[in-house]
Amino acid sequence: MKALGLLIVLAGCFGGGDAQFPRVCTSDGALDSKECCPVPPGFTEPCGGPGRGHCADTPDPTVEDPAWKNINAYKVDDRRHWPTVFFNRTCECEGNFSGYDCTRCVWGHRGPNCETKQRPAARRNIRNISTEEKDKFQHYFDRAKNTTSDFVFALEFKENIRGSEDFVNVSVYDFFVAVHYYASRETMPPYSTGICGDEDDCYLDLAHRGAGFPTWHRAYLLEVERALQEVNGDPDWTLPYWDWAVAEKHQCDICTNEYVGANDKNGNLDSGSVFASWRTICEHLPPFYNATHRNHTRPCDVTNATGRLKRNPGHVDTVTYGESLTRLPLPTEVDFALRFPLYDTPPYNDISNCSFRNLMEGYADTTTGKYRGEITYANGTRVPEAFTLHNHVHIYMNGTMSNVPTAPNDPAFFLHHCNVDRLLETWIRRHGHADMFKPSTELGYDYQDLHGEGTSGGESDMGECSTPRPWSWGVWLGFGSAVFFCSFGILSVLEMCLFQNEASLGYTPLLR
Ligand SMILES: *[C@@H]1O[C@H](CO)[C@@H](O)[C@H](O)[C@H]1NC(C)=O
Ligand SMILES: *[C@@H]1O[C@H](CO)[C@@H](O)[C@H](O)[C@H]1NC(C)=O
Ligand SMILES: *[C@@H]1O[C@H](CO)[C@@H](O)[C@H](O)[C@H]1NC(C)=O
Ligand SMILES: *[C@@H]1O[C@H](CO)[C@@H](O)[C@H](O)[C@H]1NC(C)=O
Ligand SMILES: *[C@@H]1O[C@H](CO)[C@@H](O)[C@H](O)[C@H]1NC(C)=O
Ligand SMILES: *[C@@H]1O[C@H](CO)[C@@H](O)[C@H](O)[C@H]1NC(C)=O
Ligand SMILES: *[C@@H]1O[C@H](CO)[C@@H](O)[C@H](O)[C@H]1NC(C)=O
Ligand SMILES: *[C@@H]1O[C@H](CO)[C@@H](O)[C@H](O)[C@H]1NC(C)=O
Ligand SMILES: *[C@@H]1O[C@H](CO)[C@@H](O)[C@H](O)[C@H]1NC(C)=O
Ligand SMILES: *[C@@H]1O[C@H](CO)[C@@H](O)[C@H](O)[C@H]1NC(C)=O
Ligand SMILES: [Cu+2]
Repeated sequence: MKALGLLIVLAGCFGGGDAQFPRVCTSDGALDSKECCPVPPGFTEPCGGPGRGHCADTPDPTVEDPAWKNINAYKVDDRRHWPTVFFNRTCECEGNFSGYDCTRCVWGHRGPNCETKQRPAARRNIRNISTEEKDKFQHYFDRAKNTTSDFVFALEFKENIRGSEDFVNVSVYDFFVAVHYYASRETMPPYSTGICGDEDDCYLDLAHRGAGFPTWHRAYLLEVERALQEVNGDPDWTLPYWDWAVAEKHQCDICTNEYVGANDKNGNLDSGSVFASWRTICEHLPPFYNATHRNHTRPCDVTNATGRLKRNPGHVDTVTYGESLTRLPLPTEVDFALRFPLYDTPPYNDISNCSFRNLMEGYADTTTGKYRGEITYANGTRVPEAFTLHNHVHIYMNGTMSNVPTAPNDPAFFLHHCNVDRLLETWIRRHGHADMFKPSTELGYDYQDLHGEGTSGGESDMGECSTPRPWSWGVWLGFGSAVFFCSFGILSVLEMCLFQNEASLGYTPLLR
């Protein structure tokens, strides 16, 4: 069951696009037979043959989440029976091999037979890398933006796919933008049973507002990092991180042409930035099929650019968001979140209280530890909804980064999320949760430094969540239910099974 669960989660993550598949598997023949078992270059058998991989039936995991039982759209969502809605035979890799054709190694492994465990490569603070490394950062991303990916994207949902002609090329970079978009925003099936327009009926986010948020993005970054290494022929390159909690004057200190680009007062990037010429994708709401059938939508057309990058750090609307969003989160807020020993708490979404995950993701107040929605008092005083840490940074950037589903269009996204992952790693090591999550060193990477390394003290204040007694058993309840749900395949909680030690990440047939 656990393996099945992982399949769902990982497939939901990376296979889960509007059908993004290896180009070799989108020929009419492969689509008809529902078989994606390529013969790798230089081999004679599908999936490489004995010792490397073989073609095997792919079980239909049928993802069910009680939270979605009333969401009609999900009943016909391609992701529900992923990937068997497209392919029911895929490569099952052996040993430490992985990838859709078993030519890659599972994360953290190297060598011709993937037999060697790799020495963890340090992800470095972008503010502390050489000029040459900064240049690499820009040009590596730029090359990914204009190199065609081995994966193609569908322009239609499964229901309407006629054949290979419905799949289009996409750049290595935009592939990842679209994957993130589909996982989080593109939710309308071809025949929704409800009218889209009511947000709740359309919003089926597999990557945010839930227990899977930190680990989904961890896996995502690993894939992005690998793709950048491959496209630039530099297997030792690592993603840098942006430690926004210690940014100069608590403002965007990477918003210069040396890093992600300077901007003017209208939020347009400076022409001296490498990224000024970039075009975004998927920024428009999915179009309805036509004016009368508003419950029909089309997937994002990845070939149709939607605009340029926008960024205007700190220039947020303070009435909507509050004054604190005009600067970056403070180190004390990070310290606060890292104290919470519970990974997540029921109901495992944006209203979870006293949850490390929800604090880190940013729906919980960093003084109380609790979810805080917008409040309007009788006297008219309005307290904005809490957007903290991860969410805070997205909104603060005021532009492409501020709409989470399409935020990866901005390369700053990866520097931001790399730091979020660094904070996850800090938490895993601090609270001794390596039994629950694979530490990054097992996945082949490490961080130059973790948050607050070498410091201690002040560990006791957990705001309103401090009340010690209920949570002493709550800890066990939290983990106990995680294990329970992992075993019984309930998705929203199950996503946190990702990176559990006993679970292999080499399972997703279509990508790794
Ligand atoms: C896989 O799909 C093909 C094509 O629809 C079908 O003929 C076959 O029975 C399916 N196999 C399994 C194991 O479901
Ligand atoms: C897989 O990697 C491990 C090291 O993590 C190694 O001990 C093992 O022998 C490898 N397996 C194969 C089949 O190469
Ligand atoms: C930053 O880089 C310098 C020089 O490369 C190095 O001496 C220093 O230790 C680095 N700082 C950290 C925190 O690693
Ligand atoms: C898509 O990319 C592949 C590989 O670069 C290329 O062979 C193919 O012609 C491209 N297809 C289109 C429609 O551009
Ligand atoms: C889609 O919308 C049309 C027009 O509003 C309606 O007649 C039809 O029943 C809807 N289809 C579904 C599956 O809900
Ligand atoms: C809209 O699409 C539906 C379903 O394909 C079709 O029946 C209807 O005639 C279309 N309406 C218009 C105005 O094109
Ligand atoms: C590109 O997207 C815009 C806005 O959604 C749309 O109006 C236009 O028709 C699209 N162009 C193509 C070629 O699909
Ligand atoms: C979270 O805490 C608030 C304030 O104490 C409480 O009103 C709310 O019911 C709690 N929510 C959950 C899901 O426990
Ligand atoms: C409005 O009411 C809230 C809650 O009672 C209080 O905290 C706030 O200070 C009041 N604001 C004004 C302007 O009176
Ligand atoms: C950016 O800031 C402007 C003005 O401060 C505000 O109106 C707008 O909503 C903000 N945009 C985003 C995407 O946050
Ligand atoms: Cu995200």
